[in-house]
Amino acid sequence: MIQQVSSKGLNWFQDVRFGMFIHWGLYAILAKQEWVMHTDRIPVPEYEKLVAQFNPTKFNAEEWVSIAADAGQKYMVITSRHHDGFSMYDTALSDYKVTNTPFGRDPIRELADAIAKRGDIKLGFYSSLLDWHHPAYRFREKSGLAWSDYLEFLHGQVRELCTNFGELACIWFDGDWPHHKLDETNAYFEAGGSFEYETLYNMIHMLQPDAVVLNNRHEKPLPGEDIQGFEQDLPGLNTAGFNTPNVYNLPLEVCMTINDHWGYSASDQNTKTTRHLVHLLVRSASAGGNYLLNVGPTPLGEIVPLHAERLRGVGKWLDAYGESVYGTRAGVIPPTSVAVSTRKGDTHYVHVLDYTSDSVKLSGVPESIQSAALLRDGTAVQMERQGDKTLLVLPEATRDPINTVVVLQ
Ligand code: FHN
Repeated sequence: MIQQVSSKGLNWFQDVRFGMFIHWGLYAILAKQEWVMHTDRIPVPEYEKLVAQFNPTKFNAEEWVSIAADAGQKYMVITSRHHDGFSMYDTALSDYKVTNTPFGRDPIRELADAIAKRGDIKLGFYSSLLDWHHPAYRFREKSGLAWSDYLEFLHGQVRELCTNFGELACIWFDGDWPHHKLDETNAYFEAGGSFEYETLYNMIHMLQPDAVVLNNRHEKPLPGEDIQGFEQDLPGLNTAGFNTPNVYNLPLEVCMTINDHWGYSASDQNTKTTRHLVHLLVRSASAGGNYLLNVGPTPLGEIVPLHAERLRGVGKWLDAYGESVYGTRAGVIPPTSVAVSTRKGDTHYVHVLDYTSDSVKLSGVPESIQSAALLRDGTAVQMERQGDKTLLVLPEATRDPINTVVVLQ
């Protein structure tokens, strides 16, 4: 029987709505995002030379946690090991790890301690199912190791993560993309067998009953996976080209880059505005999804100052309007091109994101709704019923430059 997350854990996850995703590792040194080992076909011995160069002297776990807190992010999901196979914590199962670099410290331990000190944010872990470095994943012929050796490593690391870092928000798997067997680089991606998900998920749900399990890009979540994920797309959309249009009856999570890359990319200046980020957060929430917003810290261990500034901008908006996001569920008032809604019981929050006139026309506003007011200060909003449509009149003065929230009760 495959276990699921506890309802307490699932409710917590759905209530918090906003998390920080962190892609950080050796690849930050090359500053060409997290796939550089593959995109530049860097041989393992060559890539391993980065270990001796990894020394993020400016890394400050409390600083990262305070940026997330200021942004209003309630969980932080960090890459414990990405596709390059390098572990960003002091694992007992590999020497290819951060504590064997000149840095010598365990940044994930320090993050866990900083988070535990605060108590209002939870840690989560990204774990790559594929591994471009492990001799039992990619080089079994040469190493003579078996797929079972890789599974022992993978499951062993997940056990460490679920045992050594306190109460977790989630375990976030990635890299099992059955359809990714197209070009000559099969060896980079070809799993040598099943990942034994039932055993893996049951172990997680046993060790961390309140943590959710997500497996990125699994077209249809498997038993034991508690959340359906969408990458670089809002639920049901597929502009990224690899998301399913099917939204299953599961809590959802949208993960997105704050610019165009997950890992640090020095040339990537395409950082989303605070306004755009708030719109993506509330559009995700209106579809019943969390928003996991990614940063790619620098090789010195800093979150890029502009990224921190934009995040704090979102936090400032949430300070005023968080009630319309935290603890809400998917809106029942259908989204329009300029407005979406979230719901908390019989209270509906309409998020007016753009304007084509002085009023916003909505359909599907429940009959029971009698009043409309600005969440900002309770100012009454003129509401007119026109057949099955409802008009909210929002003259310039009532608007918020980022997102005007109208409470319907
Ligand atoms: O290959 C990864 C990528 O590096 C990054 O981790 C994203 C995050 O969702 N997932 C994969 C691409 O789909």
